Amino acid sequence: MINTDSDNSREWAAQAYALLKKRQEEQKQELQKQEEQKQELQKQEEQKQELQKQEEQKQELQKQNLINGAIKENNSGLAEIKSEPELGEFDDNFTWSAMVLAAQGKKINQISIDEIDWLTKLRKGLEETRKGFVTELLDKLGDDPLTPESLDDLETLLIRADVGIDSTDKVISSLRKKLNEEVLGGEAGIKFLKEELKLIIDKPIKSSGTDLLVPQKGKLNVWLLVGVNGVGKTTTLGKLAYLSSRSNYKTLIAAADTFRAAAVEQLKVWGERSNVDVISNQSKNADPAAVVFDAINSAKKRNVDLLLVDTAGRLQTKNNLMDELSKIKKIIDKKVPDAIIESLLVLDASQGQNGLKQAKGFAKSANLSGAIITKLDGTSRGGVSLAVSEEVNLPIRFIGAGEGIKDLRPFNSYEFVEAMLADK
Ligand SMILES: Nc1nc2c(ncn2[C@@H]2O[C@H](COP(=O)(O)OP(=O)(O)O)[C@@H](O)[C@H]2O)c(=O)[nH]1
Ligand SMILES: [Mg+2]
Repeated sequence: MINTDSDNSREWAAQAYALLKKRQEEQKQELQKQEEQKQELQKQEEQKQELQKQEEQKQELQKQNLINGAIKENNSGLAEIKSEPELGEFDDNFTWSAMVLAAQGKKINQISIDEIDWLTKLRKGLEETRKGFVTELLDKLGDDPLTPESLDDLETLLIRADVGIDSTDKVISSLRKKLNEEVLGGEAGIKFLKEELKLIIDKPIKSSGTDLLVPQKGKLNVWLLVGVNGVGKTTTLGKLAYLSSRSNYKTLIAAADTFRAAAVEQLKVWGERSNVDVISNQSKNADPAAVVFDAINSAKKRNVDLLLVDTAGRLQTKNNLMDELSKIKKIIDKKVPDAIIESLLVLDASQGQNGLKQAKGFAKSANLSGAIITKLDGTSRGGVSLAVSEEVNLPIRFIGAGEGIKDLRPFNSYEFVEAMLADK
């Protein structure tokens, strides 16, 4: 467990910080070097342009194209380095994030600013959930041993954090059983609570047989993003495209939400950001299955690893959603029988129990294989993730905590529970 007060922990975090700081300095120097090179290149280019003006029109045009190409390459190299976030202060957030990574066996030189940045975001994002929960719990418990009365308080707090009745019952009865066996101090109580919550979230992940969802190499992987309007499907798909192409999977997007005119434009913006092509059909009322048909053809031609499919979000009570999804799946089955299909339900954490209802409705009709929880930033209902695991039995695959391209990460139950129950 994490003990941010221990000298060792701080020392460890300080070393990690120093290392990252050094790396950032090196990157800055590298950036500067590239900037100088770029300026040099631009200077050369200007000189070349001056020369070209005197050449024949046709030749000039050709050369211009080549030079433009070279600059483009140089710029994209720079953009890659610039996208690494700035190293922040050596503060409580850094120490906490470094400790969470260390507790999972990360070595100092394996830590990236990206990871620290994400954990900081996650911890901040879950602050609201924590406020109405851990803070109060710690106040109530203090250092005293747990009592049956404090369990009643805990029960109320868990329900209030949208953890759901089933998960809450499970946790409380485990704690009660434990209390019958031994005296539990406040800190040990929190530790036990964390373990119980983690067990609940991990259960569907374990029974799926896949700890971390990644595209299988050598096959076409098709991930369908489903869920009601506004939960963040398109945004999540954009972030996934970035994550996937950055991890060197050949990625393609199918814009199969043909009901919202703006949906295709929105996807194209995300596609540009992550340098991933978008297959769409601009004609009015295009058939989503036809878009998927085209996308599969392209995917096969280009040897794509991962095809991300955006779908229209209609309420789970409407039967045509199921029809549409099964039509899409049939096409994939027919054209690529060995494709690996994942149907991922996107859920907005801020909708709390309402989101859970959606999950149950979809799970019945859409043959889901996993869930993605979005908008964990600034909601007090992050606990709904537990309800999804316990009551809908869906493995959570990714979580989103912000609108930026990097604000999505593979789900990690340890990090999630630590962030949800982090000390004040
Ligand atoms: N704060 C926050 N906003 C998000 C997140 N994911 C999506 N959104 C916002 O939610 C709104 C709806 O997202 P969109 O992807 O269009 O939802 P869709 O209708 O399911 O495709 C947009 O304004 C997004 O920027 C998130 O993780 N955090
Ligand atoms: Mg959308």
